[in-house]
Amino acid sequence: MALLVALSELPQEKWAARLEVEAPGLEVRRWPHAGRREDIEFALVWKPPAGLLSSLPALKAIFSLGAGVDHILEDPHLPDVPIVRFVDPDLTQRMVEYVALHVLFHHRQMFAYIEQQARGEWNDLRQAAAGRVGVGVMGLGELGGAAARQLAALGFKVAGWSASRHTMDGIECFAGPEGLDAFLARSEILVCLLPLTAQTRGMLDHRLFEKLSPDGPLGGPVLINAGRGGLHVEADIVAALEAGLLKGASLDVFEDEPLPRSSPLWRHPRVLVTPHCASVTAPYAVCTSVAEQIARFEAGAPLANVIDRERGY
Ligand code: NDP
Ligand code: OXD
Repeated sequence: MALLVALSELPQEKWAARLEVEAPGLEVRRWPHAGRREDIEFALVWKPPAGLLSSLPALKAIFSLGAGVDHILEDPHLPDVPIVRFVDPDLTQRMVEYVALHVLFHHRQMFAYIEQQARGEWNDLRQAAAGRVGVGVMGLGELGGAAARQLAALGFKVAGWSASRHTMDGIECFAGPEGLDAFLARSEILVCLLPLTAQTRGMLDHRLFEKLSPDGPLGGPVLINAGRGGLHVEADIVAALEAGLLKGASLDVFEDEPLPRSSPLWRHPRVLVTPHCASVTAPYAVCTSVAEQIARFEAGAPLANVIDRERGY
């Protein structure tokens, strides 16, 4: 039984070697050295080359290295086998940390204090209570749901938005296109943890920023996007910051990655840029999970965390 590891833009050998430890019964092959393609029954991928997966005639399942699967679904020639996304408490915990850090950074006016420090200025700014700040979390799945709960525990006035209606203690839940405007109107800090799909592509744009709460205690809306760069329109973010429609932004994901040196986002004084590292998949965690899933599947059990191709996540 062979598994092909095909990880673009990542140190592939680290994952392949770990998988050999976790699944000694598997023959682990490294792309582009696929060998006899008829032997390959599983694939662990990140941004696989288009057409690669459909060239594997015995493929039984595709494992995504990450929680997102947009990097797989953009291949127009995918074989009809289950696609499994990565769900893991460690990945969730890291994302919760990123979201809490950035919400608190904006809430506690850290841009203003960093500017004051540069001027040697000792001046304590008026600080709103967390309970007066509306934080809206787009996406209430594994990551967004956990982040929303943590923000509520920190005392923020939290709302969440998802495709189907959720019920969560202490969190005001909105759903679907019909719930979006009301959700935005009570959100001063907007956290995006949506998957990139045909429905969500480009939705963080000028029209959406105009609907955010303009008169909350922070003095203007803030965008935090750790979902995917394809969810936002970078030119609109820059224009909204210039126009005062947005007060600040924390961006971990970008339309083009790495973010081109020429992007004004790098130099904007009210933008925090991080290199798609909000939550990074740990090799031991994904390899253990893939090895366990394959063992269970071969014993006749269904795979967990299989995505719905129609929905795109
Ligand atoms: P899930 O699939 O668990 O959750 C997705 C959520 O988005 C669900 O609540 C879903 O609603 C909601 N949703 C999807 N489409 C729509 C829509 N059209 N309208 C409203 N809500 C919608 O995903 P995860 O939480 O595990 O991950 C989310 C994303 O985070 C990943 O797809 C990936 O892009 C990104 N990510 C980024 C990382 C980083 O380091 N920056 C690391 C890991 C992931 P419902 O619950 O009703 O289905
Ligand atoms: C993921 C990511 O999807 O790291 O897991 O972006």
